[in-house]
Amino acid sequence: MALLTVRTLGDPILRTKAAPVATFDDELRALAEDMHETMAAAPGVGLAAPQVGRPIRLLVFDSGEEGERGTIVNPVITAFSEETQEAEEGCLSIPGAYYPVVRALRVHVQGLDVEGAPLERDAEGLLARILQHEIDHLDGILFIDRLAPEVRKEAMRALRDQDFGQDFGMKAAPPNRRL
Ligand code: K1U
Ligand code: ZN
Repeated sequence: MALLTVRTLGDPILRTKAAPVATFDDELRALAEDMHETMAAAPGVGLAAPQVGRPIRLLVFDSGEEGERGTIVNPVITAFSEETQEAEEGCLSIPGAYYPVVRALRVHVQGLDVEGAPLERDAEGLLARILQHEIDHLDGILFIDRLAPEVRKEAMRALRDQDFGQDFGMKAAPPNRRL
């Protein structure tokens, strides 16, 4: 097992749409294990492959609750609840930044495990938030893209005052989402 380097804001891989995984081999399983180790060491509650320099659709999560640790390959959110919840989020790729984000309270996710077998999960609360955050990473979307306009302004200022520079690629939230 190995600790991987987490890419930070300004690295173009964080703005790249990740490619679906087609090969389920020992290399993929080793990467998933290394991502779990890296997430635990950070510490964090989720991690997406692009954050460790691999532009593929793979994520790991561990909310800290029993049964809420795992790996999902090629995840797709197939249902979002109408009900939303606002809560503070952080990102291992934007160290020190914590802002409130509105997300669906519940999601249904379909994907594959590291052997390529289909899996499905219903998630609520923190786990639903983590999965939405990580799947955004796979589409090149960062949580700062989803901030309310006034919070976003404050975040932009704070991030520019840090070492992230001018051009860290703020994006509008994508049109294919209700949130
Ligand atoms: O993807 C990431 O950047 C990891 C990120 C995931 C996440 C956090 C909060 C809401 C949604 C998704 C983190 O894990 S940031 C660190 C963090 O939240 C945390 C760290 C230690 C204990 C508990 C939480
Ligand atoms: Zn993140």
